[in-house]
Amino acid sequence: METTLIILKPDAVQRGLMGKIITRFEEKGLQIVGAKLMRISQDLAATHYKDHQGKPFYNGLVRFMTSSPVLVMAVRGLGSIAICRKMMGATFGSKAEPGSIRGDFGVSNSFNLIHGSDSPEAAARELSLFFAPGEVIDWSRPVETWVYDSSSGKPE
Ligand code: IDP
Ligand code: MG
Repeated sequence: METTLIILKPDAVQRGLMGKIITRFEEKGLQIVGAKLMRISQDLAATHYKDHQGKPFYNGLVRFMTSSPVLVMAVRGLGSIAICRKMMGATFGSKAEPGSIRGDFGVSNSFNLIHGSDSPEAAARELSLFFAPGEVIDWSRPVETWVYDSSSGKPE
């Protein structure tokens, strides 16, 4: 099982879209194993987005991400990193495919509602930035036996 970091950005929280977006992940069959509303500090935003430092949109991005609370989530499932990225859609709201979160709920290129880790390495790094030990909770779901086909011995 893979766990990925999802952030519902300030625009998603302010626009009252948290519930709709969480529902998409739940209905997909993914499991929420961590969640908290928080205000991202300047330092945390800079660390999280360190790869974007120096880019033209960087200052605006940090200002946006620290401007209002976000909802951070740890989302678990087989292949959850790639699945969540696909559900999010392309980076720019103006280009994101209908059916995706960004494609359905936004038009802006910078206020694009959601962040999701883009690789296993990024997920491990980002989860440890946003969740302290013990804040990601391993819990079992009886429905797991209907979300995955485990007849071969391992979930598929
Ligand atoms: P991603 O969120 O789809 O992984 P990245 O390229 O990693 O996209 O960019 C991080 C975030 O920076 C984006 O989600 C978006 O909020 C913002 N961003 C990226 N490129 C631009 C741009 O060209 N203009 C304005 N904001 C941008
Ligand atoms: Mg990215």
